Amino acid sequence: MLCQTALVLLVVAPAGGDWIGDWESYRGHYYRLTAEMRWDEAEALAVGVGSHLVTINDAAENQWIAETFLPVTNVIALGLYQPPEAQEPDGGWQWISGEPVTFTNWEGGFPEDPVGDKDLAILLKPPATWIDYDGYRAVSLVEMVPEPATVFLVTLGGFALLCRRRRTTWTCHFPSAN
Ligand SMILES: [Ca+2]
Ligand SMILES: [Ca+2]
Repeated sequence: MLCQTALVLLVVAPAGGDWIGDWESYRGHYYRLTAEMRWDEAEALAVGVGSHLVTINDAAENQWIAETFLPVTNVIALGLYQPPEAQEPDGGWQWISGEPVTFTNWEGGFPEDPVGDKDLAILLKPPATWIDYDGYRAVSLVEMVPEPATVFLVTLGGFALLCRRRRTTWTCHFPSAN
């Protein structure tokens, strides 16, 4: 059994200028807002930290995102997009993460694009519904899915430490005899 006290040895944070606030955790995933930028720039930033723009899988996740981040920003660009060949206005929408579309929360009448220039989705102030938009510079949300933890033992000053890595964070625990 591990003792309750965890020692965080090292946290490597990405450059601050591209981000708003810190990573927030929900159901084992980590979320962080980007600064205002184009959708493709935000996705590239996400890929740079081993992530993608957010995939909203169900109503509970949508609600948590609204409660956590809408106090900070009026709109949140999502990882939902529509390929150019898709039928307008509601055909072919998919998540940039590759996860299946299991939940949508479109505002009534949306997506409404008649001509094919609104192929991205953005979440609005409460009630946290979505509309299609043309990719203007906006705050986006990144969702990081941690890899399975890497676990190993090291010795430090005669004490054994059990270390786990979650992408950029090393967390070490003193194993207790039990
Ligand atoms: Ca998700
Ligand atoms: Ca469209």
